[in-house]
Amino acid sequence: MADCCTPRKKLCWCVLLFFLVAGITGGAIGIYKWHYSGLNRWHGAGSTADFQKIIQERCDTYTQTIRPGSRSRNCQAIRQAFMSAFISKDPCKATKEDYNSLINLAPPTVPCGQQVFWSKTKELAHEYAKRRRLMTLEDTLLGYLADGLRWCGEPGSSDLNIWSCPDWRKDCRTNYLSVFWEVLSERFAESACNTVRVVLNGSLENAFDSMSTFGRVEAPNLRPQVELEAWLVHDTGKPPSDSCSGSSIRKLKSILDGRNVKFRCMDNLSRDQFLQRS
Ligand code: JS2
Repeated sequence: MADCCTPRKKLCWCVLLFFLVAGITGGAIGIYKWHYSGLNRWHGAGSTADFQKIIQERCDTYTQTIRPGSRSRNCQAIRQAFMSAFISKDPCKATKEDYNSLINLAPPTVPCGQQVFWSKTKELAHEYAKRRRLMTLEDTLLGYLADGLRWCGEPGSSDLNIWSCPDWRKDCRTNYLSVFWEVLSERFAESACNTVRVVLNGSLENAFDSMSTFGRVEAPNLRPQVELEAWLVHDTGKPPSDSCSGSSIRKLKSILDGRNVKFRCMDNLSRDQFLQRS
């Protein structure tokens, strides 16, 4: 029988084995790169790690400790409705309707006269609301659950995309994060009644920005007969850059006039003056 282990045949087997291993390795790397480069295609940061766990824990804390009056809310149903809104869907084809089931489980309504809106003043507005026992959107259950989190899914997958999510400017406006805050903000504004407040940044050239969430979504959805008090607060130790007589506030007033919403404006307040006076 011919010797199958001649040096020449051994070399052939080694070369064959080398190319086989190289082919398998290259294929695996290619698949890995293809798969994760697909999940990496968006310009925004990926979903928050342990998103579902955080939502469940925040919901339990809110309904049992922060606002026991909302104890009847079903946190498991809320978590499931939140996930169903976006999982396995194209992250650039979000619609307000996707969130209907979730928002109907916990509408962002607060008692009349307690709403606080804000724009470029999040931390100050939250401190103000806390001191005066008023409520920002982030003090409602769904606003509290989602504040600071990121989420998006991918068609054909039941997982969150932790590698990247669409950026509002570089990828698409109809992403699930932006649409969530728009639809929640709209419902929050629509439910406003009596006198409500907005905390604006008097250190900006334009304290009111008609393209902001407050300017584009909330102000235009305030109902007639609501009275809006605008507070322009500037950085401590610096002069204000905008005032109630500035063009940006005149723009806000024109939007409100068009909706028969009454308007009052207070300006030239530092942080401390605002928190002590208001
Ligand atoms: C909270 C987020 C996030 O009146 C306020 C709130 O009711 C809010 O819903 O909308 C208004 C603030 O938005 P605006 O005027 O664009 O000011 P900003 O300082 O540029 O804040 C941008 C964030 C608005 C919505 N939003 N709110 N927590 O994690 C969060 N992520 C987004 N996109």
